[in-house]
Amino acid sequence: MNKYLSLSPEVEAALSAGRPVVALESTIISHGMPYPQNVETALRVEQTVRDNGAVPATIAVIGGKLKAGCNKDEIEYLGQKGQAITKASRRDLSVLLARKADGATTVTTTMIIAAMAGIQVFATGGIGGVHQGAQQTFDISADLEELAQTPVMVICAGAKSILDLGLTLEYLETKGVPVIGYGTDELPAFYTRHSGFNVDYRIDTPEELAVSFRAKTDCGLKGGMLVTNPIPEEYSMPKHIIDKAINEAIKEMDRLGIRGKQCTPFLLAKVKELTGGDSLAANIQLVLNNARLAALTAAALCQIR
Ligand code: PSU
Ligand code: MN
Repeated sequence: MNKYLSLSPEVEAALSAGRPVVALESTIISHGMPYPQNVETALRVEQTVRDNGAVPATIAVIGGKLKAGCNKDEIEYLGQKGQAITKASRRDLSVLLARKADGATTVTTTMIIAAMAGIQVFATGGIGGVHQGAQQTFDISADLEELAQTPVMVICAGAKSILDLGLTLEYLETKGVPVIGYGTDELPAFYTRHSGFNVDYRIDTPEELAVSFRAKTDCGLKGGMLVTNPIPEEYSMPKHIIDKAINEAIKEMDRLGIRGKQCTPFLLAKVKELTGGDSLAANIQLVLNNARLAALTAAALCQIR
């Protein structure tokens, strides 16, 4: 184990006993939702993982340590500090560690730290991808490269249409990342169940997710697997309403000249404002839904000999 990695006692005990563990990210806490809903949601997500038979490992960089398993106080700290904590992607880790600094982990860095710790299943809300207009801006999330190289199953609710979904799928295909629809042939688009794009495969059970992932790692095929789990019908938002808010948010972002790592947090906050908070309520529900599936899948993985 490298000297920067720090597992909580509970996570360490579960991993060494071969019990299921689910990784959770912290950018969604510090940058993805406002305080105090971010902290409340993070704790509810952890509880959902427990209720479904696995141990949660909220991942973050704290004081120059790669933490797998944050305690309540650490989650409160990440939530209260919010945007003041560095949004940490792969390129940020080296300097943050050298400076003994803090970082909120994105999908990318949560995958990196989960893999170091030996955690194979990770639940979140949405991943980064190819942004609209990437032909000009080159804005392609490091999350896609991480999925191409790090062996972690990422369970999300698909990708938002702040991204170019078609180009995101093309990129994942090029990189050899399987895109699975859980109980659906259609790629879900985060707040809504519909995108008009197809996934590569539909899988209907946690067991088949687990066996597919194990087959991949058994063969030494590098990289992860992207599982897209549609938001439950009762919480999903009408596509035209969310699309309108997203288009308006992107226009505003361009007008203000916002670029780089600020894009995703800006768009999330703007969409929330434009939908009068409906998008936040949907966001919370879809994360809980993903946490449940991740716990069941992590448990199924532990059953495979
Ligand atoms: N999408 C969301 N909520 C989030 C993110 C994405 O709905 O909080 C976060 C995740 O941590 C993801 C990151 O890994 O944004 C992607 O940022 P970027 O586009 O800058 O790579
Ligand atoms: Mn980007």
